[in-house]
Amino acid sequence: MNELGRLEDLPVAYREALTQRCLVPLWPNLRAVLPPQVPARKTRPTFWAYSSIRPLLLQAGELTPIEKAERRVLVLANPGHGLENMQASAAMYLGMQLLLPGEWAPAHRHTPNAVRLIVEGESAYTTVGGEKCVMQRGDLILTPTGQWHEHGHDGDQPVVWLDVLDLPLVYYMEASYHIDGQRQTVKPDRGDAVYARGGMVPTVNFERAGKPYPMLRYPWVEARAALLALAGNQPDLPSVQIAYTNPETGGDAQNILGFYAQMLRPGQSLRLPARSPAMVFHLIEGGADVQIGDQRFALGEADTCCAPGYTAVTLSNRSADQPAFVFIADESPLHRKLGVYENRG
Ligand code: 1HN
Repeated sequence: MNELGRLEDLPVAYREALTQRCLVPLWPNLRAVLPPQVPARKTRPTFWAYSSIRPLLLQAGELTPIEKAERRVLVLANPGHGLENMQASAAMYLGMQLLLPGEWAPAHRHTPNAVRLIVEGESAYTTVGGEKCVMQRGDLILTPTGQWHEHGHDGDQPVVWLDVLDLPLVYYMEASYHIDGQRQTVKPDRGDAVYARGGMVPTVNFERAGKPYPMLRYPWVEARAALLALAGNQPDLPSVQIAYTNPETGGDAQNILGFYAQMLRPGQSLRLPARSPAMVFHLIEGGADVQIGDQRFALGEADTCCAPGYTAVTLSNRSADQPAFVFIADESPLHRKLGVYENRG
């Protein structure tokens, strides 16, 4: 490969003439934007222990009333992207949100898509597009682009959840904004009830494929049961993983980020191939080691880590007699839609 000319090789007067006209020579920058074989990635393998987040989040509950925060969140920021940019990866944002008993996080809607994965606590709920979605540990609740959402809490203990948004991408596109709204009226129909049994839906007072996001709450009890059934029925299945999908189309639950639940059998070590999208791992139950390149993180319950794209990841269940359950978020719907998805094995 040719050595390309450097900026310093050009006469100062020529460089200044370019700058004055808002012009830039490509060749000194070409290798930086198109590196050979593998992309440059700012995303670093990064680990966030829940035990280190939780006390600081509870302290935020004392320091900042909900009215002063709107959403009381500590952002899990990847140092490779600069902490102030609030990115876990190129396209993913992660935050741990605290809602205290009796608090109310008012209605708004925005262009970025969000999901919440419930980490701790009972009796909180989020109302999304008029559907009241109760929060139980491990549940996945969608807040797709443009849908009104607000959070409330009727219980007596703090509730914490993990927010995953495509905010970095939508912000980069200069398409990120929000609108404040009124408290929503709750409607009786709920996707998690309507679609509770796969393959069977109501026929009266119900229109199939009428909504782009027919199901907003994916209960963990159902996901866990599905994984255990899959593992039991197919003892040789190499990877016991389910994708969270749109029950009408069978496609991804949301447009930009993908969401999955992975079961690791007792003692199982599973190599995930090097693929172009970055990934996030959040441990729901059990304990697992996550090897990302030359870095190894020991995830206990509620711990989170992220891996850059184009990197193989090995997940290892630390228990020889109990399964481990991991929530995964990734950028693969985005990569597939843009035609840049790669699996390098
Ligand atoms: C948001 O609307 C929520 O509604 C949480 O709970 C985190 C991070 C960035 C932008 C909007 C929420 C968010 C957010």
